[in-house]
Amino acid sequence: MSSSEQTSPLAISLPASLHGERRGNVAVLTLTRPEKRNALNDTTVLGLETFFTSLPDDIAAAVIHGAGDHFSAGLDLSELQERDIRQGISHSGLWHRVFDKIQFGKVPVVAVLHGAVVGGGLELAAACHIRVAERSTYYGLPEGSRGIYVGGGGSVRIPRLIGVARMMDMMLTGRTYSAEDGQAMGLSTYLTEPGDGLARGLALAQRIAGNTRLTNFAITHVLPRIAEVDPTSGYAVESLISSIAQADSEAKNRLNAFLEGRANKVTRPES
Ligand code: 1HE
Repeated sequence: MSSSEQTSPLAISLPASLHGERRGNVAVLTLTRPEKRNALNDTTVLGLETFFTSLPDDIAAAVIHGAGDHFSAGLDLSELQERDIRQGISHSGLWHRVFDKIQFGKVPVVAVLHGAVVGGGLELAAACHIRVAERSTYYGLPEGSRGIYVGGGGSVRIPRLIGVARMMDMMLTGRTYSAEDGQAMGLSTYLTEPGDGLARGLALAQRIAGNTRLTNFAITHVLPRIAEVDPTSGYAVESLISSIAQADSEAKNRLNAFLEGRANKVTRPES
C-alpha cells in the first residue's frame, strides 16, 4: 500500500473497545482496550461480528491489530466468574459463530501481532488468514493453569497450524513461545521488527486486495474445506473451483496481460 493512502472512516457502529477505518479498499480494525490488554469481553466479540459482517462491498481485504503493548490477553476473565454450564456452552458458541465470520467472511484478514497473543487472543489470530508477528510477540494458552479450556475454536484451528502435540504442551505446561519460535512452527508466516508489523500487514492486505474476488474466495473458503476432505472429493472440488475461477473474465484479462508481457513476473523471495 502506498504510504500516502489516506485513512477515512468506515460507517460501522462499533463499541469503544474497537475502532475501524479504511485505507483505500483495505479495512483496518484496531482492538482499542489497551488498559485491559485488549481482553475480549462479550461486547468486543459482538463488535467483531458487526465489523466483519458489515464491511462495505468495495472493501477487499482487512487488517486487525491491537493498541498498546499487546495484541490480546484473550477472554475477559472478569466475565467468566458467574457462568453455569449452559451459559458456558452458549458463550463458546458465540465465539465460534463470530470467529467463523472472520475465517469464512467477506474478505481475507491479516492479523498483525505484538506482545501477548494468548488464550482467546491466539484463537482470534488463528481465525485470520495471514499472521504477521512483530518480534515482541509471544504466544500462550494459559487456560490449562486457570482451570478452564479454550472455547473460541482453538482446538480446531491451532492444531492445524502447529499440531496437536505442541498445543497439548502449551496447555498442559503453560509453555509460551517466542515470535521466532512461532514463526518457525507456523503460527506466523511473517516476522517483523517491533513497530513494523502494521505497515507490513497493510502492504500484504493491499496485495491481497489486488487479486480477483473469485480467487480470494477460492483460497479462503474452498481451500480449507478441500484440505479437510478425502483426496478424491478434494480433486473433484478443486477441478470445479479452478474451472470457475479461470472462466471469470478478469482471469482471462490477467492471463492475456501476462502473455502480452504486461504483467509482473514471479520474483525470487526477498532475503
Ligand atoms: C485482564 C486480562 C484478561 C489483563 N481478562 N482482565 N488470558 C489470560 O490468562 C492472560 C491474563 N493476562 C495476563 O497474563 C497479563 O495481563 C498480560 C501478560 C497479558 C499483560 O501483563 P501486564 O503486566 O502488561 O498487564 P496486567 O497488569 O496484568 O493487566 C492490566 C489490566 O488488564 C489489569 O486490570 P486492572 O484493573 O488491575 O488494571 C488486568 O486484570 C487486566 N487484564 N488480562 C480480564 N484476560 C473463548 S475461551 C478463551 C479462554 C482464554 O482466553 S483464557 C486466557 C485468558
